[in-house]
Amino acid sequence: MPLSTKHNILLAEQLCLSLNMLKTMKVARYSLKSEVRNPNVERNPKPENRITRLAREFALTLARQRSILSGLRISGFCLPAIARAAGRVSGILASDFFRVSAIRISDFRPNPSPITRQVYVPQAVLTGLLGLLGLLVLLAGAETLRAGNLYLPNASFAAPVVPETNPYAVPDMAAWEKSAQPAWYDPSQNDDTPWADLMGTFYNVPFPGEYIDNCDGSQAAFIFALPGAAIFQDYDSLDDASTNASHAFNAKFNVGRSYNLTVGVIGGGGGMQPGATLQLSLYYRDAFSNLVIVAATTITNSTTMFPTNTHLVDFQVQTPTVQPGDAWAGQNLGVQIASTVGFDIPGGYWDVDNVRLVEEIIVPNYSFESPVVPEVNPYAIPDLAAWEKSAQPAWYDPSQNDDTPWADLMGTFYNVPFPGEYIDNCDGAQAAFLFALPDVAIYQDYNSMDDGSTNASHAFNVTYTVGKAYTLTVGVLGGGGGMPDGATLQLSLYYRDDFSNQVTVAATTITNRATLFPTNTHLVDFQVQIPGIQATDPWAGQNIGIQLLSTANFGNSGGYWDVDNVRLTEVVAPQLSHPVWLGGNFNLTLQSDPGTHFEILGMPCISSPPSDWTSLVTFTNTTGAILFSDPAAGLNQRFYSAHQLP
Ligand SMILES: [Ca+2]
Ligand SMILES: [Ca+2]
Repeated sequence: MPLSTKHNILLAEQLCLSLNMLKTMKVARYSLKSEVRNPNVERNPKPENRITRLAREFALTLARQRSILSGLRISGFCLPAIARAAGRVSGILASDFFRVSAIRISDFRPNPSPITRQVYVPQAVLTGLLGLLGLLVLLAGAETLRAGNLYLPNASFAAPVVPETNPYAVPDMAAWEKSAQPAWYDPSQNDDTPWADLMGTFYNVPFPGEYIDNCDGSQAAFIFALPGAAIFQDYDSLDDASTNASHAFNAKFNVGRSYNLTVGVIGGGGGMQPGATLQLSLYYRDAFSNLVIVAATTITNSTTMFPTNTHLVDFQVQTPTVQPGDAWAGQNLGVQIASTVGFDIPGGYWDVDNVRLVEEIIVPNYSFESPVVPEVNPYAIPDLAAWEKSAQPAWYDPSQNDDTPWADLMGTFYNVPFPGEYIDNCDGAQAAFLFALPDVAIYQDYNSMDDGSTNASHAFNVTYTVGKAYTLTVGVLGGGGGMPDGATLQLSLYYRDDFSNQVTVAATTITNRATLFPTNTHLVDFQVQIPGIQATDPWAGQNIGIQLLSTANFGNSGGYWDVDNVRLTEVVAPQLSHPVWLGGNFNLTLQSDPGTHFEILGMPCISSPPSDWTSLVTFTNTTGAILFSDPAAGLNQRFYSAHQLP
C-alpha cells in the first residue's frame, strides 16, 4: 500500500472520530434543551459539564488531526476541495467587479463613511469626451441594504401645492387618476359638488388636534368614504390636469420578483362609521383595459384601528412572487386606493399619504421555516425545503460515522427558548445548521432540488439583470459545537455555465473567531455584493444562485454553523451617464434607485488629494434619473464622483 494511501486512511479515521464527537455534542446540546423543557425528566445536575468535556475531547482530537495533516502537508482527500475552491476564486478574480472595487474612495477622501465602494464609469461614450474635453466621470455608490424602490409619481401628494388658506384643500391631484362618476351619483343632489371633488389633496394644517404628526412632507390626500370613490395610477392613467398620459409610472410585474405596497392611512374622519372599508390594491390592465387586482388589503374603520385622527397607520399589500405563467407577468403595474364602503354606511373621509412601492426578491424558504421542526428532542431534522444539499464527497464514508448519512450534516432546527441557547434575533422560529466540514453546503438556483422533490420547482427564478446591483445578506452564527478558530464559511452568488457548473460571481468568506461571534445566541449579518451587472458579464441574464458552503479544511473543521434569514436585494446600480455640454456647462445624468440621496463631488484630477475634493451639490434622486449641471464655467478638466448618502 502506498504511503499516501495509508495516510489517507489514517486521516479518514481521525475525521470519523471527529464526526462522531460532533454528533455526540449535537445530541448533547439538544438533550439539554429537552431536559429543561420537560420538568418531569430527571436532570443532570450540571449538564454544562458534558458539553465542556466533549469540547475539550474534541479539541484534543483536532489537535491530533492537525499534527497528522502537518506531517502530510497535502492530503489526497483535500485536493478535490482545494481544486473546487481554486475554481471559485479564479471566477471571482476574473470579474471586473473586484478590480474595480479595489479602488476605494478612502484613498482619496478622509472620513469616507458611508462610501465603501466605487464603480468606475468611464463608459465607451465617455472615452471620446476624455480625449476631447479632458473629462472623466467617476462614481461612488454606497452600500445600502433595501429592496428596490419603484418610482411612483406624486407618491406623497406634494403636488400641486395647496394654498395655506381656508379650506386648506383642493380637488387637484397630480399624477393620480380619479374613478369615473358612478351612475348613482348626482351632483345636483349634493350641493352641486362634482364627483371629482370627493378626492383631493390637503395641507396638513398645524392646528392642535388636527395636525398629523407623521405626515410625509406637508400634504396628504383625502378620499370620501362613498361607494366607488377611488384614485389609481398606472402606465396609462391620466390626472385631471392632463390630456395625455405621461407614462411616468412605468413599473412592471417582473418574473421572480414580488411587490410590496405600503400606504399611510387614517380612518374615522368626518364621522365615518365603524365598518367602512378602504381597499389598497396592486393591479394590471387586461386586454380590455379592465383593472384586474393581483393583490389587495382591505382596511376596516374602527376606533381600535384608528384611535386618533392625527396619526397615519401603515398598511401593506404584498403580492406573491410573479411566475412566468401569471397573466400579469410582464404587464404594467397599477396602484389603487379605493373606498369600498357599502350604501348602508357611507360618509366621512379617509386620509392617505406616503405611498411606497418596492420590488422584492423573496428567496424560497429564506428563513428555514419549512418544514416545521417538531418541538421535541432533538429539535432538529435534516430536512430543508427548497434548498439543495451538496453531494456526498468521496472522502465521506457513512459506515465510518455511525451510518450517519451525509445529508444529515445539513438541516433545520427549532430555536429552543432555552437560556443561553435561544438565538435572540432569529427570524421566525427556525434556522438552519451546516456542519463545519469540508464540502458541506446548501444552495439554491432555478434548477436546484430539495431532498423532498423529484423535480425542480423553478420557484427561485431570478436572473442577473444588466444595470442592477445585488446584495446577499445572511445571518450567521459561528463557533457552535466547539468549532475551532479559523474554520470558514463561504457565502456566494453564482450562475451555472453551459456545463451546469456553479461559477461564483461574488463571494464572502467568514472566518470563525471569538471576537466575531462572542456569543452563540446572536446571528451576525454578512453580505455578498455585486455592484452592477454589465452587458458583457457572462452571467448577465443568467439565473442567480445562492450558496452557503463550509470551506473548512481537515485542519480546522469541526462544530457547526447556524444560518438564517437569507435576503437578496436588487437595486438600480448607481451610474453616471449622458455627459453633454449645454450652454457652456457640463451636464451628466445620475441613474440610481429612486428615492436615494447623493452628493456630487468634483476634483481637479483623478489622483487629487482629499483636500481638493469639492462637494458640488446634494440631492435626492426621486425619479431614478436626475440631471446634474455643473455651474462652474471655463473648466478644462474635472472629475466627478457620486457619493451615496444614507
Ligand atoms: Ca405627503
Ligand atoms: Ca428563520
